[in-house]
Amino acid sequence: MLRKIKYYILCFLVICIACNCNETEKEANHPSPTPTPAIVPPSTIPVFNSDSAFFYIEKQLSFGPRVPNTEMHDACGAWLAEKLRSLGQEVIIQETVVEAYNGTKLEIQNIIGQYNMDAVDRILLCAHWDTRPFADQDVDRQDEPIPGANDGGSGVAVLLEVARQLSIAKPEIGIDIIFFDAEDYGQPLYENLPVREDTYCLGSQYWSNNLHKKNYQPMYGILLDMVGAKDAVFTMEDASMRYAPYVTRKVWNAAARAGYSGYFRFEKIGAHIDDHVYINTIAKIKCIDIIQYDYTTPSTFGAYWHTHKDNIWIIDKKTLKAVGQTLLQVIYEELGAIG
Ligand code: AHN
Ligand code: ZN
Repeated sequence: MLRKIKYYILCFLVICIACNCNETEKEANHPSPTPTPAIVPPSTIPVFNSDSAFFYIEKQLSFGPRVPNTEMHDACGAWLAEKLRSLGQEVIIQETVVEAYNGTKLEIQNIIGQYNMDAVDRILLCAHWDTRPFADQDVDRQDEPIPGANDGGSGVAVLLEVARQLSIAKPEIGIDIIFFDAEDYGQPLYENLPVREDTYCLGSQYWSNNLHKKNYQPMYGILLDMVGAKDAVFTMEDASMRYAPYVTRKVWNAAARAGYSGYFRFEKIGAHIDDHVYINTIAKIKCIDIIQYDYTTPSTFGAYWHTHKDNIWIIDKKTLKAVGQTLLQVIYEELGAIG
């Protein structure tokens, strides 16, 4: 009797294995018509540490506001460059002088970290590291700079943590991390000057016209802007969908697979002049923007936006985690595709 049962179990197992082989064969012979993502076992994707990212925001805040032409700005810039170097990146600092909306000459630095210099297949990840010199959306102290925990600090912090994870796991892909300067020195409306175009994003405009490497052409770029606020949601922003719809969908799909579709909404709403616009139009690199969309405020950013409330208290590690883990998902799925 026992022997008979054993025999049946054995037969059952053999049939199971045979069926499975058949399935894989079927897949290989008839690939599905829609592009399927590279299957990466979740266990091979590094775990993004949001405590670490949160600390990197606190560290930036400890320098004070990072407004160009100030000592605090330069001290933070030196720390960022050193941090990238300590994580094994080749760092280039692109220094220049640009003119602000009011004629002020700004000494700026785009800080560029290169991971795996020799890899041909590369992804550009970027964020702005400067903070706004005024709080023009506040009711108090409008002419004083903001802390910039979310607007500036969060994108940089997430990318530093990604850089740390790359330094540990050492994947075979090229990644360039660019921290753009002078994104947020745009003309405040309270000054009542005639409105000038293109007064934001001065660092990325300069870089787009003066690439750090001749013929630099990554596969695509991902910009992070305001990626740490509590309960933030990220929608498929207009310029991202216009210039790089495939990249936008790729990232939103990766977010869903990583378990973060609550943060990344498949909704085409919101439009911004941000660094990615110049990267697309001048540098001709397909680049999207992951940027908060707030349905409840007229600005569509959080109520903290360009006010003194943009401090560490509005940051939620869960949001940092959703964005950082999504980036790692994108990077590792790419590895499966090119590896
Ligand atoms: C403007 O508000 C003009 N652009 C959105 C880009 C931005 C400002 N990101 C952070 N601060
Ligand atoms: Zn801003």
